[in-house]
Amino acid sequence: MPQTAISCMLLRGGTSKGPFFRAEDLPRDAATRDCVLLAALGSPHARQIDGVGGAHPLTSKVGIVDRSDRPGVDLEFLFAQLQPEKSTVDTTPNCGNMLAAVVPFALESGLVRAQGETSTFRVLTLNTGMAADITVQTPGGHVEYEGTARIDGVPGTGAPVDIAFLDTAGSVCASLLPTGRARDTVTVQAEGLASFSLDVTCIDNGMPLVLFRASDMGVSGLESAAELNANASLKRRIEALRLQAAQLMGLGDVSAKNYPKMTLIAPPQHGGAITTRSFIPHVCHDAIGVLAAVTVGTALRLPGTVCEGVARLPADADSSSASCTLSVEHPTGEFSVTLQTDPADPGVVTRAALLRTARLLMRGEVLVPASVWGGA
Ligand code: NQM
Repeated sequence: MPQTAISCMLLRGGTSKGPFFRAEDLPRDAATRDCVLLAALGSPHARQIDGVGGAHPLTSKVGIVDRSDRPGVDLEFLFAQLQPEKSTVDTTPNCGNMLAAVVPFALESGLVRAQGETSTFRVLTLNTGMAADITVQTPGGHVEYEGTARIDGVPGTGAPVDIAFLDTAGSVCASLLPTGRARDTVTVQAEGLASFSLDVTCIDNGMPLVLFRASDMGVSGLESAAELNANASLKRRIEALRLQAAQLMGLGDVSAKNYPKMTLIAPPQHGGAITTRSFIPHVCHDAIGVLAAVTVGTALRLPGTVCEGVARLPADADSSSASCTLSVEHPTGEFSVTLQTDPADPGVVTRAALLRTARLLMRGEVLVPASVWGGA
């Protein structure tokens, strides 16, 4: 039987990469769609040798894009997180990096048309119902990929993709502070581990995170991602903390979920506001996720979080200012987010703006065995 060929483009969005599909080219039924995505990426297998996945969570991602009929919305984006060694397809969390490639993909595949020198579209991320206005460069009606914008974690420079998130509080969790507090003390008890207690901030402004001081876990928070990934005892303790904190956050059993992301914090080293090491959740990110950075920035502006006494805030981040830019340091540089807040309540972020770049890497067809799906 011939394999099934599915129209597909491979794009880098920010510091992530993956195949993008038009929704109409994939099976309508979610269970069959998930089997197709697993076969396309080659999961489960550590090297994803029988698929196009990149053998890392940041390159085991899929974008599914469609035009929208909803008033005020141009495009709908469904993000799917796969894992090299698992047969899970998780469509519950967001991904702000893959989001950066949605408009370039939609323009390249004819879902929308360029508007002029720049084109702005409102994209609804279906995973959590989050809206963002995304602006890309489109001189002469074509997506421009070359430019001078630089983001840490990606070599070289590219054309800017400007993202403005509009409503991120409580994406997967019920609210921004899902435990009802800016800080909780958790005593972690798990089989085979000596019990330990530490302060955490559980917060979700686009991505559920558990923030805690690196020093409370016996590390500095300045280690490289590779060093932290090699620290098996640290990873066991972080996972035990994650499973327990998720219950407090109302997320239930997250053993098969990719959140909450576990974020170690330490004082800034390079003029930023804070240093982070982000486990996503079992591998330390080489940088930090987009919405993870937005969520860290939000925690920095809230009184009473574990960031107090660790962070160094810029002058414009005091609670009276309506907008401030916060630099979140990570293993390969920094991530700046500009947060606009409600003047009546600095904890309410009304708009989060940030810069990404994206690039179309390949277009064609991805092939899956006909036994997985026979095609439309
Ligand atoms: O937080 C990694 C990434 C992400 C997600 C992850 C992301 C975000 O860097 O918005 O972008 O947390 O798995 O792509």
